[in-house]
Amino acid sequence: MLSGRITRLDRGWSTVLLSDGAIVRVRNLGVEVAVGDFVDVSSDIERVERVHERRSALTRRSSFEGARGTRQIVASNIDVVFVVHAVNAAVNQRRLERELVLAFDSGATPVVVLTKIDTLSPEAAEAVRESLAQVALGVDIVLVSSRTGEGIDLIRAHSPADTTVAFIGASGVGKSTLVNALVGHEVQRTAEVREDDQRGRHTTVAAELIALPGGAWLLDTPGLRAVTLWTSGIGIERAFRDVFEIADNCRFRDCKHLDEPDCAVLAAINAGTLPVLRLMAMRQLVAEELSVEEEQVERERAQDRRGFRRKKPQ
Ligand SMILES: Nc1nc2c(ncn2[C@@H]2O[C@H](COP(=O)(O)OP(=O)(O)O)[C@@H](O)[C@H]2O)c(=O)[nH]1
Ligand SMILES: [Mg+2]
Ligand SMILES: [Zn+2]
Repeated sequence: MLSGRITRLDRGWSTVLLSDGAIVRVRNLGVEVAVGDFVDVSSDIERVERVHERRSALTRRSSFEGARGTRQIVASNIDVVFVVHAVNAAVNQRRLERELVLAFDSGATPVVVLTKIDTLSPEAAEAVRESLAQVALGVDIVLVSSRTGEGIDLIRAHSPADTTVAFIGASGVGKSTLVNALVGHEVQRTAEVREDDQRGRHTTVAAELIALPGGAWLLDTPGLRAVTLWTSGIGIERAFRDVFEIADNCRFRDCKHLDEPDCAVLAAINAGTLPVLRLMAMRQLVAEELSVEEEQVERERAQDRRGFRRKKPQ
């Protein structure tokens, strides 16, 4: 039995790095596969035979016609998701919260990375870290500069040998520059590269699972950058653990923190210990999650009506 890991997907084909170091391209028809999957390949090296159980998976809502509202696996077996923001006083906290929910949801450990610290004084950078610690509760926050190299060792410390890491974050925050600094040469184009310098760059097909010098793997697949990733209750609970902890003290177990008597969450907002924007952001994510679930239920009903799904025997 040949086993390996999927490093790239192209319509019906998987590129698999076999455990002996060989790279093969095999068919993946009939199996749901994602970049990062550990798989068995048929002995004739024709197709993916089996996908090993995933220890984590980043998923998103499928945008394929006819499959809307279904879960699509974007990347799997990621240990650490680096959530990247450029350090400045105006870090988008709501975006950060959403990214943390997604990372927690996947089963990976999120680590917040504040880049470009060379643009601020150490004190100002530290102040940004402290303000974000209120949003990224219990999550490590590392300060780095790809320009001076400061803090890159902290990223390495979070990416020990055999782990798989991924970087998410808005365009322009410095992800590619950081990846290039980690790899030691240019594997990703940065905003610095002008259009007319790019000719011929796409002649070789890049892997989406890249070996880092320390023995870790960097997973970078296009779907990772999509914003319509899937959220679920677990991620929300972990990213908003402060709100959930306070809510333990509400009088009613099913308190919606709207106007119920003895609501500990509303009391915390009145007392100024919980920012109201944080509660609103959480509500927004919960509402999105519910609408996705409704969409899925609706889709299953429609399939039932069309007779696509056989009724379970009672
Ligand atoms: N001053 C400074 N600029 C940086 C740093 N990292 C990236 N940049 C710049 O930020 C811009 C966007 O970087 P890029 O890596 O392409 O961002 P990406 O879109 O997140 O991949 C480029 O002009 C980089 O040179 C840093 O640590 N310090
Ligand atoms: Mg980039
Ligand atoms: Zn309440």
